[in-house]
Amino acid sequence: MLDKQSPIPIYSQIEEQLKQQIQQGDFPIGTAIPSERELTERFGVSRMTVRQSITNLVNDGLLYREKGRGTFVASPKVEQPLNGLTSFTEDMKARGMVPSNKIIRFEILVPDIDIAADLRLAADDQVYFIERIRFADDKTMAIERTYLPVDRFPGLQPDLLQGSLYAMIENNQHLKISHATQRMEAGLVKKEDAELLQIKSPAAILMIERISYLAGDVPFEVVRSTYRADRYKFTTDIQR
Ligand code: 16G
Repeated sequence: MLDKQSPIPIYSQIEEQLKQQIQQGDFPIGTAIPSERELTERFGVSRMTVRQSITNLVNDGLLYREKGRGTFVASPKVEQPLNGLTSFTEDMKARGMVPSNKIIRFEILVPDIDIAADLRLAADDQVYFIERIRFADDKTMAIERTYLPVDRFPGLQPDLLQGSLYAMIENNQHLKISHATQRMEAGLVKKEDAELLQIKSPAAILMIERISYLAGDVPFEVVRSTYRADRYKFTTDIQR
């Protein structure tokens, strides 16, 4: 099963074989893979080598470890194209998942100067500040901190945001969402966000900031999102 003459390191070969077995469904999602001792015997290699392969698969998000219990097969990441301007609700539904939200803050405040500038607000203009945890099939996916100008959406109530913000804007307010600019950065989860996402720190996250515009180039939202890096990968089409 292993090619000891190959220039490919043994731990990479084991990794590849385990990966294939996961993809074929030999080890279904959520089940434990064989123990290090079993794998050591099966492959006839040292425990160190097996551990290296498993650590790489854990770091790639294919497996996760649970202290004292073993190593398990992770759910595949959601693959999210970065090309279209879609909502979280649309994205999850398109994958056959059920989206849900938990609003943990809904306040009216005067934003800092960066957000005011992005939304082209005057010095004292107010925004709604909405903090939502977003779930797919009841699993935490992201935290979104959204700033919406009060002037543009007067009388907004939290119950209108139980579902999709974009559906509310397009169907209730009859406004046309047109385009957005987005920035993405990698980072480590903050303690409070780890609690909200129910993940253990340290954990990798993707931070995305989006400024979205209505037709006529009118900015209507600034969103700072924290996405679980173990649940997401982003894809783009590129041309030359
Ligand atoms: C996405 C957007 C977010 C937008 C939300 C609306 C990113 C990084 N963010 O999560 O800016 O506010 O969708 O979703 O894609 P909703 O209509 O389901 O509330």
